[in-house]
Amino acid sequence: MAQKGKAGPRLENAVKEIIQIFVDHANGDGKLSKEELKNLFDKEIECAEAKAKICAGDCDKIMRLMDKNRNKEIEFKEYLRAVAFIAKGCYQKKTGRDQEDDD
Ligand SMILES: [Ca+2]
Ligand SMILES: [Ca+2]
Repeated sequence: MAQKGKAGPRLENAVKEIIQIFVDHANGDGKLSKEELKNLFDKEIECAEAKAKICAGDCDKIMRLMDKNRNKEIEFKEYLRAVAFIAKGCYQKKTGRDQEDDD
């Protein structure tokens, strides 16, 4: 099981990647506008199922769901919630396990 080699600290790398994606798409102001958010989903998500789930209907709806403080932009904190949501969905798909807790 233990795979040695160039894998590196995977969790750390994954976290850095998540941050980098946000930074890349935020365009320097630390916030995602609706357009930037749409772009992010378009470019960084491939799984059609996840995409359909997220982008089903209009982006306005997603925006409203993600934008907890209602300033019409997605801050990093709000982005993280969405990532957690996506991660949960992927985990369920991978393991077939349904999480009972739903906060
Ligand atoms: Ca921005
Ligand atoms: Ca916000």
